[in-house]
Amino acid sequence: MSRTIEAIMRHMTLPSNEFTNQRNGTEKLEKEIAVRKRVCAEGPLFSPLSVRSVTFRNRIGLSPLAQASAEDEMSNDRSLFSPVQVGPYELRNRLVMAPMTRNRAGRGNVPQPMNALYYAQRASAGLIITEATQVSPQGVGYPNTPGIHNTEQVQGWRQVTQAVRRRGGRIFLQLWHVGRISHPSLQPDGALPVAPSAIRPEGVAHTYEGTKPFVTPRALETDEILEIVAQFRAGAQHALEAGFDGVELHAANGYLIDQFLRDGSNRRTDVYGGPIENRARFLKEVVEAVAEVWGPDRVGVRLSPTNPFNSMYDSDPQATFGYVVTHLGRQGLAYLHVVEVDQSEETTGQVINFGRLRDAFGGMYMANGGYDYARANASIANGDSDLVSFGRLFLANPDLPERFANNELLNTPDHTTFYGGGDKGYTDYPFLESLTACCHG
Ligand code: 8OZ
Repeated sequence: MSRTIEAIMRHMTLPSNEFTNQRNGTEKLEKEIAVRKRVCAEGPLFSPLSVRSVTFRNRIGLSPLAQASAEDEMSNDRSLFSPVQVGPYELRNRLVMAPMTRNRAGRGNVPQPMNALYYAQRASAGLIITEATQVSPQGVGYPNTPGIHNTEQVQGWRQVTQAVRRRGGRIFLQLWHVGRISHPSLQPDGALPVAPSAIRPEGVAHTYEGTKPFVTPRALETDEILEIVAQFRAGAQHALEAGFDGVELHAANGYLIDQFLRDGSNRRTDVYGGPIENRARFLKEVVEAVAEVWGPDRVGVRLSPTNPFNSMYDSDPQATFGYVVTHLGRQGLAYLHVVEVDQSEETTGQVINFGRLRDAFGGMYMANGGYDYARANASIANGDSDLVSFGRLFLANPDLPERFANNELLNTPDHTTFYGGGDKGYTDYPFLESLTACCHG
């Protein structure tokens, strides 16, 4: 496992001064954004140029060039480019930008203009889900990840939501607490990270001083858990103030909520441990709290039933997550977002039936994990999913919908710039030449 995390995170071990220096380009980017604001002030990313296909093009956000091929996809009612109702929103296509940690928040974990430009460049997605965003200082597990627990962060995020909205996009904030995937050097007062149980994950934490072995976390007291529920509620409230369209709960990939759900990391003997009814209690309480702020139909939940990333294991993922999604399905949520792959070289070998999870949930099902255009389109057309989220492809192709619709070549993601740094490998991936008239970086 540690080898895997190393492989995934090997580019995060930048010296701390590099994390600090990345703010130097802020002024330049502010100017850049100001220019683009003027260019794009008139509306969505691709404005319709002819009358014939105005409605369709507006829905999917495509240029006339993309029109013919995208319309072909419309022969079937359901395609990657057909609009879809998610909660109160009609999304113009079903391509979702997946949440991706990029470690480029500014000082104090405040989103900066560079981040606004990055998200605005990708506004032709039907929906953007932001990178994971901590709900409290205790929820931090990596350098330079953004937060949503103070006024400066709310103001920083407001620049992002405004920039995305100006281009006709929709954006949900992903709410996050890392639990044990942290290190005292990232925690307030050098405290131990917290978790459902005092079980040390294998591998290393990524800190401002480089990698350090994970420590054994402190098991949360029962009454502390409600305080963390309150942190999620406050984060949801802040997200509303920052102008988001909704929120997604990060209950996947081995972070705090997932640590409660799976029995490999939860050995509690109180009402938050033992049978799945108890292990799911924390998630249920967080969903309820956040839905009180947003209404359930603007809340999504992300799960990763078999992903062993971050030392995760469950003895019966089909039963565990069957229970979880059945409960979530009764809440009237915006969508369920499922990581269907193992992001680790070491797999548990567990195979589960995602179709059964989708059916048990019964609402909008967003699939994630290694999808390309053909597979995603087929998945939507045959009803296996309602939306598909793309990570690395969106990272490297700000105009991914346009490229898919035109059957264009895709830019290749540059692994060396995934985590941390400045605009290189962040806002400088090229757009298609046909889109140079407007709005790209
Ligand atoms: C990669 C590096 C750091 C964090 C996740 C939030 O896996 C993450 C993450 C991914 O969901």
